Amino acid sequence: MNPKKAAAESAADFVQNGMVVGLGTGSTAFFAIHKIAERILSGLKIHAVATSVQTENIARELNIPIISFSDVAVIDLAIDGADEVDPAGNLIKGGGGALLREKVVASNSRAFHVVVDHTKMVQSLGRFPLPIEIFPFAYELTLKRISAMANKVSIRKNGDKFFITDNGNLIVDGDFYPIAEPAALNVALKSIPGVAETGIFTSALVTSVTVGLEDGGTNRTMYK
Ligand code: A5P
Repeated sequence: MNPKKAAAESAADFVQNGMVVGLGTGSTAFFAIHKIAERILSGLKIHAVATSVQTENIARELNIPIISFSDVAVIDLAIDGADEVDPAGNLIKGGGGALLREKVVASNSRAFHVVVDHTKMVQSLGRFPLPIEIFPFAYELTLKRISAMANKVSIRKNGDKFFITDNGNLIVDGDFYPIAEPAALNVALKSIPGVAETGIFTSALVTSVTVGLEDGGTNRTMYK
């Protein structure tokens, strides 16, 4: 079995009747969304919130009941992918550009379950350029401030235009390798006016990481 699918389907077992579930974004979360939809067809009753417009559209097509954030008392759990995971359970996320909504959902969920294939496991974060969501206003100045802290930065493009997030913002992809202290880098970047969010998800947010292996098996580390 595809390692992403193996990890995602295994974590979909955390979902139980009556839960409000945060649905992640990306090619790994996609498999979890499909598994949850299958379980709904077999009688599972849940409500869900989405971490991106793309995920909301997929969920609606699969008849997963999506509710508005104003109707949510608590998100019981969220399942989402990641671009890199270090041995302590810190993550880089945002390869798909959904990091801000993903972090809002993860940090407001009782449990946050991460699903990745084995290629995402690293010793030090940062080979994957760190996505940073910034406001369009005076973005050149914000970029300059970020650039002073990084090895290299670029604004993400979609063809010859800037990539625009679901929130109407831009994404800076920054090379900070090796990221020795993810939590400190997150705080330092977030202290720059104009930065909306960073793709560093510290291990404090993470409940579990399920890794899909080449042979179709999975390994799970519980952090809480
Ligand atoms: C979306 O913005 C991201 O945070 C994804 O969760 C992350 O990029 C992992 O994506 P894949 O599961 O597609 O590799």
